[in-house]
Amino acid sequence: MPNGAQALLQTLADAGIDVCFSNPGTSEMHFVAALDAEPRMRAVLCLFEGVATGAADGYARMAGKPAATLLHLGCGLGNGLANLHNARKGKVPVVNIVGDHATFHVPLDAQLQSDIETVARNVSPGFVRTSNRTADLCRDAADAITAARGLPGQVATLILPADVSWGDGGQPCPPPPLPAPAAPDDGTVQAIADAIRSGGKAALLLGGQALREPALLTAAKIAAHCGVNVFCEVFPTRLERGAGLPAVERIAYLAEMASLQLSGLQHLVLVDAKSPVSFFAYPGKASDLVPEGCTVHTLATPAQDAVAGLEKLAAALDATSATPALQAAARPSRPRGRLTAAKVCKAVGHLLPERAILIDEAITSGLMLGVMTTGGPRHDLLTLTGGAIGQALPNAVGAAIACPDRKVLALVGDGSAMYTVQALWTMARERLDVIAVIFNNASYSVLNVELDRVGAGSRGGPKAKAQLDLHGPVLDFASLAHGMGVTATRCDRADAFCKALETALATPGPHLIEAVVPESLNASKRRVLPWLLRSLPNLPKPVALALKRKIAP
Ligand SMILES: Cc1ncc(C[n+]2csc(CCOP(=O)(O)OP(=O)(O)O)c2C)c(N)n1
Ligand SMILES: [Mg+2]
Repeated sequence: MPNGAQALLQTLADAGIDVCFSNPGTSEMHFVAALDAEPRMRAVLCLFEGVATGAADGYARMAGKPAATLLHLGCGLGNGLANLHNARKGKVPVVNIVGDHATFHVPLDAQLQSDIETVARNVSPGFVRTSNRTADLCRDAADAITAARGLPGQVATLILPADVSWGDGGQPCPPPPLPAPAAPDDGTVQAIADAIRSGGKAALLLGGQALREPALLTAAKIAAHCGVNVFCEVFPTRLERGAGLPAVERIAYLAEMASLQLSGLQHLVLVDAKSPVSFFAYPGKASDLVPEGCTVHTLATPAQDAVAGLEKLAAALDATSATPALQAAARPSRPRGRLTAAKVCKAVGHLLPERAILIDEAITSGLMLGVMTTGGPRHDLLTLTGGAIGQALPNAVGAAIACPDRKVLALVGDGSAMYTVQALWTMARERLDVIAVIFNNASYSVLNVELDRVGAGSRGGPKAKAQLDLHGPVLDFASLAHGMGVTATRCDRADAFCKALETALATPGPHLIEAVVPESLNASKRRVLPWLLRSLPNLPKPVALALKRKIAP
């Protein structure tokens, strides 16, 4: 009979969970030892727990099924929390396995003893379970798998005491088949169809599962037939875009711009999306972005079948045979001259390969990424769903393992990259086809914008500014990458960047391209930005929208 760990690995593999992103410790040694007895499980060592959790997130976004993590006790889980938070906000399934001390060791309050369940609950509100008996372990694991991959997907945390892992008598247990998600009921669909037909200005807001091709096409038919706008949530988990697909307008990060996009709406229809709120609160500004007088309708909750909901709505509106507007193919030209963040985005648009996976954590340097890639070949876009930075490099590890036949491009700010830079080592070790583009602007640039926007700018002196500045020493990402076995180049000219990107695209394995760029929102732009944002509501809408397109297209 297998021990607990062996039976657990068999249960995972039987359920199709065949990748484990691990950072183990002593309490996980039997799990580690059992890996060799389960040939179906790929184990990927990550040198920081935030890399393991972010990799599990990126993997599930692209594979459409969860990976497992293996983390060490409460401290390891804590280190991995930020990227589990991003997974939770993105409704991404993760089977989060956290080793614990043996059950009899817990009361002794040894050095690494801590309250794991409390740490886990924040990112795993729907499922936290400590498995207390080897005989129950696989049933607990099956429950965790079921919870993780339900609709909506979630982080399910299974806490695995060492003695439960090493104990004899493990009994593999298959999780039950997933029930099909329910479509929204006819009454809801009809009421929304009536609201859209009533003539008031209406929009669909798509999120979660509704950002993949089938949902996008159906939403675009409704738009073509009824004249509704189609918006995409501000930070999509996975958005399919590019030539041949309907283009959707993302809600802007800056609340003033989001309000402008939504202004004048009488009906906002949520499809697996939250009603829009501002990312942060600002003194004297509204946090709820739904315009006054606008009714919010829910076509599909995250627990419902959004595609079926859209199809029912299209049928109720007689839109099923409408012709959806599709994005035409168009690429920007090759950039020249001194490198800027916008030129990096342009180069990416110019050279983007077919079926690339684009991961955007470029923060201020990525302002032009959307517009430069809209008409590029079809690709998937993964974004910072929970706002906790340090996601892109780990996500790239997971996405590359999920889709070994596709190129992964992670575009990352220098500040963000440093949170989980260890991901580079795993990329080298696993020989992953990842191109990491790091925007070295030597700044937490966005926080300079925020310092002014929250009204603290005038109070901050040199000590405040130093908290947002990454000069002295300026980071050398090419050297960091070399130190972790990743080929790297550093460039400050557009030509050199394009060549580096071409070489990286043509050569398998991981590459890092460090783009030395000025801040996109430099001091003079930052000075006018608050004034511009304040003036948006007072300008004629077409002028305001044109201005928005210029700043954040
Ligand atoms: C886990 C976490 N810690 C801190 C922050 C606050 N934060 C938001 S953006 C940012 C700096 C981003 O810098 P960088 O990646 O260089 O992008 P830039 O602003 O320069 O474009 C920080 C520290 C956060 N969002 N998440
Ligand atoms: Mg920066």
